[in-house]
Amino acid sequence: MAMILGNAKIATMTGGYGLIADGAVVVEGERIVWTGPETTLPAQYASAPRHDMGGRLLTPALIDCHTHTVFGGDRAREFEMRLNGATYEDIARAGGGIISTVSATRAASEDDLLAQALPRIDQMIAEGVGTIEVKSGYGLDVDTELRMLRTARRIGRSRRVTVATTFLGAHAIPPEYKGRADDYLSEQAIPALRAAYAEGLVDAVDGFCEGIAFSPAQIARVFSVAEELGLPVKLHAEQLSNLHGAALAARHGALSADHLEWLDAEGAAAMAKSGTVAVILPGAFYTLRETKLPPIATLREAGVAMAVATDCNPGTAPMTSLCLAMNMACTLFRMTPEEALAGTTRNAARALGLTDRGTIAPGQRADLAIWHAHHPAELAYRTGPTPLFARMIGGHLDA
Ligand code: DI6
Ligand code: FE
Repeated sequence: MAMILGNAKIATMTGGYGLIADGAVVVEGERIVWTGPETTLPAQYASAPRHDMGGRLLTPALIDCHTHTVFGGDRAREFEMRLNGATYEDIARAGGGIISTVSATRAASEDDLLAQALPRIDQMIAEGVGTIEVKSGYGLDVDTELRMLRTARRIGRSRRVTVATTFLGAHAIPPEYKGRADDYLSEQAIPALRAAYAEGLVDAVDGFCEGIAFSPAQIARVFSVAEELGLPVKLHAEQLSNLHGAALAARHGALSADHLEWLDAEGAAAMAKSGTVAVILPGAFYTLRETKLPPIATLREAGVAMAVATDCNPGTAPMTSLCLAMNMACTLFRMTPEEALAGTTRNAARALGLTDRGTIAPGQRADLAIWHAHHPAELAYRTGPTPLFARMIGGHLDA
């Protein structure tokens, strides 16, 4: 039943890269049971079938811990408007932006949404991703929020990938509730959350705390329902301004606070105290041509764990490459390649509240990425994906 992956360079990611030269991993069923230098392989595994990795790099399968991969349509036209001078906020206030994706998502059936999402999911998988978080938040009514989450669950049944679902009803105020954000929360978002929870569609609850979206008091209303249901929370915070969303998230013991360009030292300290992961999203920063850098050094000094994700969405991050997000986190934000890889493995698992993945260690799920690479810095080094040799997911080697 055991299987050996031998002759590998292993980045266990158990602390720093946790490199093992000339390493082996032993897998039994869907779990890792042993890893170490191959010369120290325990005798009990000596006769197990062995796959030679040809000296290639093994890492934990990557985890994209912040995506909006299920949506209808695209926003290429808006990209063009921004290049002609409009800002993201101008577009949002004029009824474009998120709202144009809401119309396209409402018009799409569950089958349509799945068909549109799967090519994006396949691009992520082709880059060694084994776990993908998918948010709702482009429905903004009970039916469409539920349809998005059902689609997300279907992705997990359609591909060899774990999908973690996040309810993001508090993403934007739909046009029919303009100026009545609290009514929207009472009449649509909160009922949608309760219905989605009853259907087993929600792993975590998120919100967009921003001048163009929801105030801290409104986010707190959503969080209190999440708490009542026993669901963990996370928050889009300090992306375009500082409303002290990260501190609010930390007070609620959030798994993560995400974006954080405008985070201050107090917010970072609050996150350190609550163990809230900072999810760094350079793709949105890049697409919006932002100039305010997230305070990476402050987060590092405060001891806040940092994750990196694509934010894959049609408005501000039309990207599916997690390796490119790692590259941008290094080049634009001065994270180290080691921090970037920890950010798509160990710390990304933490941002999703998952303790069974993100490192290569006995007891962990056998979710591995095998790369045409020899050193883990290569994953963040290239502008775009690093060629993948194979994935192993739950002990199954992809052809
Ligand atoms: N922040 C973002 O960057 C995305 N959502 C959010 O809360 C943008 C979503 C969109 O523009 O479609
Ligand atoms: Fe986002």
